[in-house]
Amino acid sequence: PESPTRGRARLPRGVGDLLAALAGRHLIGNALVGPAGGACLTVLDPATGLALAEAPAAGPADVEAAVAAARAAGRAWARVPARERGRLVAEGGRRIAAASPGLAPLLAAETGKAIRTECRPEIATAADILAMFGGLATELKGETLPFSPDMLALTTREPLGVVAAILPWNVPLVLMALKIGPALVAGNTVVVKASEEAPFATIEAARLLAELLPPGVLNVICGTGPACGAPLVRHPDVAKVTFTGSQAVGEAIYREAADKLIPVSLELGGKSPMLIFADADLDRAVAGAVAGMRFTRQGQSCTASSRIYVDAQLHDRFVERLAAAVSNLRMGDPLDEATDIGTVINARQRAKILDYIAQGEATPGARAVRCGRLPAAPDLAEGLFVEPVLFTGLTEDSPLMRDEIFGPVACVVPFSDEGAVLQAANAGDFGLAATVWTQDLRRALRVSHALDAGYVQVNQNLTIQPNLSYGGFKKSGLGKEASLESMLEHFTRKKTIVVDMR
Ligand code: TXE
Repeated sequence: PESPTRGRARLPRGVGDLLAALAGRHLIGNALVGPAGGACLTVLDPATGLALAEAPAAGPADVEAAVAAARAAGRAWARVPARERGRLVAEGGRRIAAASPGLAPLLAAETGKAIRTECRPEIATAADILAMFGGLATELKGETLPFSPDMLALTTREPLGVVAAILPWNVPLVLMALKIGPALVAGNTVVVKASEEAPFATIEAARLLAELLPPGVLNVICGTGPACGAPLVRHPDVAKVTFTGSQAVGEAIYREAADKLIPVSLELGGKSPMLIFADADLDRAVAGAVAGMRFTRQGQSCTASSRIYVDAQLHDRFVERLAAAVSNLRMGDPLDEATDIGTVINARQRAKILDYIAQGEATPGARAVRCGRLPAAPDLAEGLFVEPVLFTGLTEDSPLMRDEIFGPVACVVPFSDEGAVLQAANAGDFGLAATVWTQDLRRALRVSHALDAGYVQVNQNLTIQPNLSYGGFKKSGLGKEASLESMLEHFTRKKTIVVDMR
């Protein structure tokens, strides 16, 4: 049998040592401990197919231990002054940023994402998110309400208790920060369920923050969805679930939460449209499509601009320019500084993406424009690389236009009528994000208002901004992340107190 550590040899020495220290352990009550039953899962390096390390395969006993630790820490943590909680969370962000030289290669190795274009920026964004929520501690305010001269009516914001935060593998550190930042600052304690596909950077980043906090305030367990995620959601002491992942699992979590009558926040899939009008700045739109499709992340983004509607006059020029721009990105070893695009996460996801590409190619009238070259290095021969593909000539009923592919596959469609393109853009199950490209301010606003999406950007396609509320409509989810609103609405409960002063 293959050694469980062969992939580690590729990592810089200190990073290999860090991974060895993390192997088989998760974080409960500020201690790195193995799972109760001792069972582990092998995490592979998607760029080489070699085993990196064993991750814990937590079960109900580990869930119990983590929730008990969080519960025990809850009362005291809620009594720590809010500003002090905020200071500690922001300080944790700074520690995570400072640890980037070790965390970034770890994240690159386990996710296959390129270190320069994806992993380092992700760590910086996670730190930024924690800094912002740390600074919002003083905003945990209530109100005094007009009632009568003899009555004092006021409201306060209280923590919910133990929060379960279930993470996927695509941007684990940013998504963890968006969940634990507001949860901890608001006085909750947290059990994170790391993705079993890529848990190590998550556990290490959480450990760096948790060391500043009383034991039990922040815990991370790792295991599969059915064995670890599901019992965590069901646990009677979990007061709130915040989840990012697939629509199917999100719906299952919502049903479980309904039985317990606890609040949930769900950030699920997307099929986000990009609308490029005839008067758009083409250079900016092309750059926006490259960034918006998250080609550097192999399209593994819930907000990926995977349906690109372009005015018919611009269509051919746009496709040509976009293909050239994407072809310029270098696909290769995620650990190499020169690499722009790494791999997808696992063989299952790659098979799913390749299946969609084959379906597209077999569609009458469709054309596939392949952009880029697979790396030739022999040690990457087993790597899970997927060549980016632009499809043209697909119709609205194609599964490629409807389903979240979560790969580097974008469909470009011409349009000539604003009403018709809005109808097409608003069709389908999802409503996460959209972008509009035009120089006409009135059209920009009209179209933005008409789009059925929770996050609309005009003439830009930025990634998550910590202070801007973010969350989808329709099947894309429930609730908002980022922003002060996410902390107040989703991680506190509001109490009204009325005092008779007579
Ligand atoms: O997600 P899962 P997968 C979409 C994307 C992708 C597809 C499948 O389309 O192709 O989902 O990805 C945990 N109770 N997104 O299979 O299964 C699981 O262990 C509790 C979009 O990786 O949803 C992991 O920690 N938890 C997305 C997390 O849920 C459960 C990001 C996500 O896994 C569970 C990722 C259960 N019953 C995938 N079953 C986005 N919105 O960005 C699984 N989990």
